Amino acid sequence: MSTNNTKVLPVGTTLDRYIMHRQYAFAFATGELSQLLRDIALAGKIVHREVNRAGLIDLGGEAGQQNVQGENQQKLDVIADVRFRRALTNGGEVCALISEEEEGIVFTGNDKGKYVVAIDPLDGSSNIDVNVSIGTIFSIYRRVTPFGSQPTIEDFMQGGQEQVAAGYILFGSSTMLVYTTGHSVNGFTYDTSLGEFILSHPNIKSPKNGSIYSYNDGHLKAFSEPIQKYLATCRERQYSARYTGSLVADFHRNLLKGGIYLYPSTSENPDGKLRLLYECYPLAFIAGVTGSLAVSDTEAILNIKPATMHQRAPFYIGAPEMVEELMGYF
Ligand code: FBP
Repeated sequence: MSTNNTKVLPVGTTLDRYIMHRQYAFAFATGELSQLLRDIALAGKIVHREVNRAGLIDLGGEAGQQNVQGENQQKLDVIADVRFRRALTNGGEVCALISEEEEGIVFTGNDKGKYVVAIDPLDGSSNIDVNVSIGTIFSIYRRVTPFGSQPTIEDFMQGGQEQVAAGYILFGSSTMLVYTTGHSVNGFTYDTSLGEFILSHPNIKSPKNGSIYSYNDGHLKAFSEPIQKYLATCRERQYSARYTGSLVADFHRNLLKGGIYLYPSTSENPDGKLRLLYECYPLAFIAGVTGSLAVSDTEAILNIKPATMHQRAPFYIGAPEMVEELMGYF
């Protein structure tokens, strides 16, 4: 196995060329992960189009049904779910996936596929109708069940450390794909005039510290004492309170500017709100590569043993010195 090639490609490189270049850095790479990343980018372009014209073609509002979390699905939640499922099924590299919008494992029929994917097709659902940034979060594992056999829950219960790639697509003032295969984190901005994702943020590194904090203040009273004390310190220091209601958007801003996002356990959500397999693990994997930290009340997010597909976890992620200070209160 050749050592990883962390040569940073120039801004302006297309995603395709970047993926190809990275693939050649690994002697035994067979191109399947590369193709899978392209499939995700393709679905991202389609969802970009749907999100952008949602208000014009009546794609806003509720779909009239609930997902496994008991949340009212938005029409765009369902559309994004269908688009990613279709792209990952047609691509042929994925044998199964789990999605925030699906109760059980989705079998793609590609039993020869090497990979499984856990995905939040559209994060920040409460912002869909009000034109505030939303996003997709994904996590990729190499399957552990034999090729050619039907995948099982075992393939998804490997734990965050076993991810081979993770990323998100941010549908904001511009659409960006940010991902890692564990060596560096790179951001690609979607150039609609070319229909291409273009390298715009090479080798993203988190600032050591920051002065932005992101949490839902409406839940403050329900937070534990250590959390309340830490947030009081942030207020005393007049840190900037920035909370969009979209994890992807808050994480992305804080990653670039230096900040911390907190979704603690509350009386309503004693285990927190965010889902371990397709919200916490993938962002924690990215955080680790950029030098930022992701923890729960008691341990690093990537060390939490998964038990169920849609399990939740209290989630704190951000600049290392801010997260370490928060943990000091515990
Ligand atoms: P969805 O994936 O269902 O959107 O839930 C996650 C999320 O919307 C995060 O993006 C966001 O940070 C959080 O929940 C907002 O929750 P709340 O409205 O309780 O602050």
